[in-house]
Amino acid sequence: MIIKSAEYITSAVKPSQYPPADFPEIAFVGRSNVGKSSLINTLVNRKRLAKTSSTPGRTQLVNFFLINNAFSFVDLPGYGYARVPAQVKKKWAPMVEKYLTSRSSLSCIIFIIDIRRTPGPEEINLKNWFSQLKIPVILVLTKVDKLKKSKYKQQIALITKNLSADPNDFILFSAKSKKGINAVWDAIGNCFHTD
Ligand SMILES: Nc1nc2c(ncn2[C@@H]2O[C@H](COP(=O)(O)OP(=O)(O)OP(=O)(O)O)[C@@H](O)[C@H]2O)c(=O)[nH]1
Ligand SMILES: [Mg+2]
Repeated sequence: MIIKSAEYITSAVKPSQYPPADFPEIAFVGRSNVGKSSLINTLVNRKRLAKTSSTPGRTQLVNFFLINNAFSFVDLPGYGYARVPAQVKKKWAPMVEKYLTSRSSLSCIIFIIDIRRTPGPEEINLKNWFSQLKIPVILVLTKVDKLKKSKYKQQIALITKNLSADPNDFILFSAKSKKGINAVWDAIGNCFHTD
């Protein structure tokens, strides 16, 4: 994909603050600190378009970015970070849930999982919920640079089993080495074509 433009549009907590639903949208969903914002930056080849941090809980709003004046990326807050105060946490789930259930232009969800982590009930519930919403899902295993290649197979087998998925369903990605970037773009392209 040739990126001609990538711009931050706005941040929202509720639908009345969303931009008009004029463009097909791709949402980035995953556990806090998994690398959602980094994946966006890697895809558009910008270091700081979406704000990233080594501290979990960096993204706290629904952030909209317009790419090539043609489609949007939506960076969502992550779930599952224990140290976030209960009050903040309580706001996150409804904010993300509202976006995913109400956004008419939502074309595809990119569900990002750390390859080193074994998916638990949160991931299983989310995956089931996405299939109920009938929105296509792209599964991305990220931070693959942090795992020895010899460990890939074993970990993918575990993730596949826990999520009742097929090993071929997953794209292996690294924001560090940019491995998998073309595969993610291809999946996004397929998603638009099957709308
Ligand atoms: N080694 C490595 N580090 C990564 C990768 N992707 C993200 N990181 C690092 O992981 C940390 C979290 O990345 P973010 O992109 O901010 O994660 P996020 O999912 O947006 O986090 P929240 O907004 O807090 O939910 C940062 O320190 C990144 O540099 C990757 O593929 N490889
Ligand atoms: Mg983020």
